[in-house]
Amino acid sequence: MIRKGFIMKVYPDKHAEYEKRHHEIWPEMVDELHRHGASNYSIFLEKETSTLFGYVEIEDEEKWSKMASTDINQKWWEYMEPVMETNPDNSPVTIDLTEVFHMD
Ligand code: RM4
Repeated sequence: MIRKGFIMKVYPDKHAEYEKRHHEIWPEMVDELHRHGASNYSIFLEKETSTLFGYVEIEDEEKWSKMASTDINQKWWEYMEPVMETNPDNSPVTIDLTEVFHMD
């Protein structure tokens, strides 16, 4: 199992909408995440700077890398584009973090 930490940005006036959409996340999106080896996925919001901190556990990088191009993920990114900082292909602007401490 691999732990992944990353940062994204939500637009300052879209905090509530971002949270609402994740409370109502499409079951097909959750299924696809699971199929691509993801579990124990959390996203935290730092309200002052609209920074999102994501944490997800994946089975392996190769399987996970195929998630982005799935139909459901592409639709999800298109749906999320108005509420968060995105690249021209609708993927969220993401900064990958390096784990510097872990304790079980
Ligand atoms: C986020 C973003 C991520 C996705 C999660 C479920 O807002 O779109 O890429 O993995 O939702």
